[in-house]
Order: sequence, then structure tokens, then C-alpha cells
Amino acid sequence: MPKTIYVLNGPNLNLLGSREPEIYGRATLADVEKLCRTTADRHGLAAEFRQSNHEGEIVDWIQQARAEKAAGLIINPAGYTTTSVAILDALLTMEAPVIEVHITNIHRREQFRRRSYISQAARAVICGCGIDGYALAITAIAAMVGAKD
Ligand code: DHK
Repeated sequence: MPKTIYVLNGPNLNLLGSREPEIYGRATLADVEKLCRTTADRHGLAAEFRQSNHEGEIVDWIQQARAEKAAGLIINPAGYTTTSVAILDALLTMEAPVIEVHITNIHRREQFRRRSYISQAARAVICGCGIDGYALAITAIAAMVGAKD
């Protein structure tokens, strides 16, 4: 059984491709999922890919990843980045590496997007690489946990 990386996506990312495409691009969440599966597979890992518009559901999934001893967790917290102590607290319980991903460069955008609660629990933060950031994060976790190349 391959080890599993959880890839969690926060609110409004279900609308990728049609939501402000001049900012977030034309790729859909299904495209992101495909990219994650292909990249994980290349490293001998499995991807558990999910999206929710609900904070508590994301907290539940983080606890599930911990209980199931996931190899790592990638999260694009989207709008919860700057508000969610609950998601931060859940991530702080993870022993496996956590990487925070944002499609856009949040530091080039409005001031309020720049202060992330989540970064305090993240081994790395990738932002501004578009959806490729997810693939980079999976590759980084594979290296961190010594998965096969
Ligand atoms: C996605 C969102 O939905 C925003 O709330 C964040 C992030 C940025 C992204 O770039 O992926 O501010």
C-alpha cells in the first residue's frame, strides 16, 4: 500500500477555473486533482484530495490525516488562511510535514491576505506558482519523507 499525502482545499476553490480567472487562472480543481495524483504516483505515493467550504470539515480531515498516519499534508486554506485558529491548532497536532500552498502570490495582493495563521504549522509555504505549487509541494514532501523517486 502506498503512503498517502492529504491535499486539502478550502473555500471557493471548487470554483477554480471560473472564479476570477485573471487572478486564479483557468485550471479547474479537477485539473489540480489530476496533477496531484500524477505527481504523487511518480513518487510512489497516493493522494487523498479534498475540498470543503466548511472550516469544521477541514479540521475533521486534518484529524483524520493524523489518525491515519498520512505521510504529509498539503493545504490551501484559501479564505481561512487569515482567520482560522481552529485549522492552525489542528495542523499543530500533525507530526507529518505540512506544506501551505497558495495559487497566487498572497504577498503581492491586498494587505489582509498576507498574514497567515497557517504558516506557523507549515514546514514550507509555496505561493505564486499557480497550480504547479501543488506539484512542488508533493515533490517536497516526498523528499522530506524519503519516498522513492
Ligand atoms: C485562495 C483564496 O481563495 C484566497 O482567499 C487567498 C488563495 C489566496 C490562493 O492564492 O490560492 O487569499
